[in-house]
Amino acid sequence: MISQLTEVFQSYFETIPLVAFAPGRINLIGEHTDYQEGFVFPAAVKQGIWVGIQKNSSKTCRLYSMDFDQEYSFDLGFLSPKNGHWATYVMGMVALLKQSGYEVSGFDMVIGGNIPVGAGLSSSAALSVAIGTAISRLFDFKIPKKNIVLYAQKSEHLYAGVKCGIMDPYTSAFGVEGKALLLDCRSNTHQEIAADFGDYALVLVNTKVKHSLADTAYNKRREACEESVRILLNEFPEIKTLRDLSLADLKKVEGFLPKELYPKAKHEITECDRVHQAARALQAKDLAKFGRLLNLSHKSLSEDYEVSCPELDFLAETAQAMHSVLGSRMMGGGFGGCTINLVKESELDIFKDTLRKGYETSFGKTPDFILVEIGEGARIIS
Ligand code: GAF
Repeated sequence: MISQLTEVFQSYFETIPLVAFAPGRINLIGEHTDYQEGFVFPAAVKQGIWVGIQKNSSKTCRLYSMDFDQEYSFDLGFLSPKNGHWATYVMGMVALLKQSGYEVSGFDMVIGGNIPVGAGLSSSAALSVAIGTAISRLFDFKIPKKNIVLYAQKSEHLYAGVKCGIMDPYTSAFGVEGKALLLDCRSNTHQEIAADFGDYALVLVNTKVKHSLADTAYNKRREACEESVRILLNEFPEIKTLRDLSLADLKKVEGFLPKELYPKAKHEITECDRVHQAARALQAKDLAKFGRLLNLSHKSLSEDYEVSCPELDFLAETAQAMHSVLGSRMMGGGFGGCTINLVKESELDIFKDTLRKGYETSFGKTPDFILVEIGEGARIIS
């Protein structure tokens, strides 16, 4: 990818670029908890986004996307990030950097990547983090990594309209090869935990669907949590978010929340607890327990938090029923995307065959299988 990107850059802009990389991410467990300042357990993957960049001594930014085979240019004096276009992510990061006082001047950029589209590996966060990393080095801004993460999150809020949490850009920026990050989304700090799955592989199964309500439903779930906090403040004045409640509070919480809000709050509280249990299980190499927690997470996301869909439920439940699978659950925002599975390496072919046949029969589509390895976070490549 690096040599291909450099070649493309040279043919477009007749100079050699500086190249930055930022990876996509998986999430082992801890879903929809980041925006309640809860705990998540993600890891960076080896696939990611590469950005080639060079100054062009003008006030214009000229872009080329290898994936879309499209050019785009914009004037730095007239930034108008529009939802839905890939260049939005470049304009979004540039707009936020300029607002923060960074004097970005004209640049040329080529973007390439190998993150499977629509699988829920967070290509947009990787793109924003790669752009931030590249611009920071090109102009010698020395932007702290954590700020790049916050700009990437804000860009998604403002220009893509999704009120996402910190997990995706944080993992892309701070990922460590072979380690999962036990991330506290309140302090925005993490503990690295060796992700050693022995003779089990991490396999993503892509439903290849994204139901159209995804972004609206995501923001609605976030609002439901905020509404629960407002109500619960009468009984628990010390809480700031649902993360501050524990399993011991569940009964009381049930008594105070309306019927439609309680299951959502329950998911938040139980999922944070599962994250801690899963991190301990992984440290203790208790993979069977780790897998059971993944299954429980799926049940909670599907039944209580209601962010799954028939395709995800089918894949997770079919996988969970197989003796070669320790755990399976939907991963990411939901309503499509993929499941994450812990599958015995020697039985991968049977796993794939069973899921492929069942999914084709039930949904008339062939799922994709993506084996993931845990890689390093964002960096300058050359
Ligand atoms: C998406 C969001 F971007 C994350 O912040 C997180 O909330 C995730 O959905 C669900 O856990 O990836």
